[in-house]
Amino acid sequence: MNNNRRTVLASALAASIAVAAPMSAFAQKKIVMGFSQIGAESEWRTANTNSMKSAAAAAGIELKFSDAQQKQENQIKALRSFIAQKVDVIALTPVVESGWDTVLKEIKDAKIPLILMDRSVDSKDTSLYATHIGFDFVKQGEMAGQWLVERAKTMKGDINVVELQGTVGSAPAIDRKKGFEDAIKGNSNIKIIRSQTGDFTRAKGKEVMEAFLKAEGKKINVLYAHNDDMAIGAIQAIEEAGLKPAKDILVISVDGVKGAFEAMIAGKLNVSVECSPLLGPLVMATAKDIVAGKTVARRIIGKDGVYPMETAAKEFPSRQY
Ligand code: GZL
Repeated sequence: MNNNRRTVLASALAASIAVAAPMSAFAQKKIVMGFSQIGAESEWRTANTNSMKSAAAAAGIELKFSDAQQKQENQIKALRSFIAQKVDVIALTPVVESGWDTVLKEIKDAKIPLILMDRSVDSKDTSLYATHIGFDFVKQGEMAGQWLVERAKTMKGDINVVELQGTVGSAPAIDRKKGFEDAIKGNSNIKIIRSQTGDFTRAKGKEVMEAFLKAEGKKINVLYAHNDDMAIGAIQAIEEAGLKPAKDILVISVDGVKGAFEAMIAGKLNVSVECSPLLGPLVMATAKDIVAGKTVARRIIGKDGVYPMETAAKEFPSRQY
């Protein structure tokens, strides 16, 4: 396997919790990390922020945290501020894939190592970042689609799907759409009849689902939401329209947050594809390795799983986020 592109499958993200390096006789300089976070748009994002903050504290890393309120320009401002403060390492979760080359070049020119966490960028120059720690969003979309293909074997006639996409231009939205479409393309009776962004939020997910129901009504057989928060918002809209979520309209989503397990236990959500936000320990351990001059894997992919409603009650007590 090509060493540069070696992909390390982190079998359990938590297992990579950094072990505090023994302090040398002289206090080692505290690593300072600048972290540009997207915002607080979803339960997943909040859990991700908490994971980064607690892992930084546990690793003895000083975290300079910036919440961009989901605006790319705020992330770029924060990155330039980290350069000016001469931090030791930068972590970035890019809200969208494009428009980063200029500022990532400034970071490279400042000789500050960059870790992409969760989402990635579409920069052709992969030397602009040391590693990307996150998930295979295409695979998550495929897993969602495969669940429906399996379920379709028990259904008759056309299966009309409405899709709530994540943030326009973001890696998870682009890839989860692609993966789902790849998975269903062999089933000509499964059709995506409406697809629109709900921006990964509950409020927007509800609003767009209301519009879908107004336009298509009882023609809708399935909702595929790119995250649990939009699915939970849409479930409210389905109920307010007098329909039964997970029965009249099957509900498929991604993330595996607590709210999704509660909805599955209540019989309102059929399945959630896991995407753990608990990336903090792995990011901090990787940051320490980079600052210590060690070579790190260019791509570190977390493990994901599929949680159908039938297993939700059993799994819920052990859920970590
Ligand atoms: C996926 C992450 C997405 C989640 C959403 O790793 O970037 O952003 O699926 C979150 O819940 O808002």
